[in-house]
Amino acid sequence: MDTQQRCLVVRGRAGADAWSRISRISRISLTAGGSGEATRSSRSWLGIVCLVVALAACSLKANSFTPNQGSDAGPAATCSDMLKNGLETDVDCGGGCGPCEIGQQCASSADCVAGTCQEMACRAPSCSDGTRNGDETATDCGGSCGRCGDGEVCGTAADCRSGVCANATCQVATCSDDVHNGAETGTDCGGGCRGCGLGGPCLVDGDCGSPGICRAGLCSVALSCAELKDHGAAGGIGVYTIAPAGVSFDAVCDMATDGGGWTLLLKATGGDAVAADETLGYDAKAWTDDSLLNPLDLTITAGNAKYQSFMDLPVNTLTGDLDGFRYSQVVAGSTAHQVFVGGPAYSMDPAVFDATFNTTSDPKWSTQPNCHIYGINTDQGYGRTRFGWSANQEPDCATNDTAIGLGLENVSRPFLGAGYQCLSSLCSCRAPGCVDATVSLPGSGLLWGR
Ligand SMILES: [Ca+2]
Ligand SMILES: [Ca+2]
Ligand SMILES: [Ca+2]
Ligand SMILES: [Ca+2]
Repeated sequence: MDTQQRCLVVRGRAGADAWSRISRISRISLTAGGSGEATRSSRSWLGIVCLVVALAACSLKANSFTPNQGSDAGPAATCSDMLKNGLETDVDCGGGCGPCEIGQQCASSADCVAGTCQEMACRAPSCSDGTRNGDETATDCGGSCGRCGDGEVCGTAADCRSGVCANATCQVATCSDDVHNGAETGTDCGGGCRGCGLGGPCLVDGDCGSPGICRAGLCSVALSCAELKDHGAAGGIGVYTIAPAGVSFDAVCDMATDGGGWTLLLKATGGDAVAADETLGYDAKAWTDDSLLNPLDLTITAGNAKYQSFMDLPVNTLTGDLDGFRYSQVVAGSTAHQVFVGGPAYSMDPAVFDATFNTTSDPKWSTQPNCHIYGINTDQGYGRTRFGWSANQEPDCATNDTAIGLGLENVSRPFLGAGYQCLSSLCSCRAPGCVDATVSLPGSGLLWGR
């Protein structure tokens, strides 16, 4: 029993005793007559005085007792008293107690079970809160956040932008790490590494190894010299790999003349004045069959060759080149094979013929004045041509003789590749400096397509 309790007891008992003693003293005083009575009365008054003094003491003691008014003086704060007290930032958490849940108040991130303390409240972890939290391996990256940069802490390859995690550190992408990373378009290729192979992913032609170009995001063999030209091929005559119909082969390209992008389809020669070369004369099967002729002769020197491009490459324009004299015809997306199998396709419009043939360049042949026919498979006898023109000295188309260009026939001469002939009267050479001749020397020619 402490002082306070004792005083309360004393006060209770003393109060009761006092009243009984006072009433007894009063009764004694009213009836007292002898000395014995007087003595008892004196002792009683002394007792009352003592009681009053004792009560006064107790009252002083009781008034100095102060009930619990707050934490500083109440029971010690605990982390489980359901009160926010002590150093806690929220009820029973933070400030040395356990961490607070998301949404509870905090003073620093250390007060929070997860995430960060922002604006005095615990926030859920995020990939942009400037703090490494959640499953991040470094600040705001790794885990379920975005990938970490080179040099940042990682747990697995997937934590790293480079896709390479070694020694718990994201590694710099290299061209030999067997991972598609950095600027690479494929694994260790493209983007400054070696060129990607055919079928590999690309963004630009430079991502592809030879002979690939980048078409629709994949390294592919060019369809034609024209496509190579479109992709930046420069220079003059060169050999390139193309695949017009899915099968790759090497072809001669002219990247310079008339805008470039020409694919060599065939070349022919007429031999010389002594011995005509009939290899690609008008009736040679090579003009219409599926065979190739000297396909590995990838040069433009005089000779006879029929290339895979003749069979496979659709072109919009055929151009003949007879010793440097060029002439063209639109053929609307056909292969040369289709064109020559397709039969005669020519114009008898004088404007077409003359626009092509009247030239100040130097064709080394003469032509006749009538029945000017220009185009494919001219079929007027006596002289025919695969791609060129024919003419007649008579004012009709019954006995044409002239027949110039890339596969000739004339009744009075052997079949002949490449070009020229006149073989009758009225042969006239139109170009300045050209000498009229009844029979022009056989030339050599190239058949280009674009
Ligand atoms: Ca508490
Ligand atoms: Ca974060
Ligand atoms: Ca790599
Ligand atoms: Ca004639």
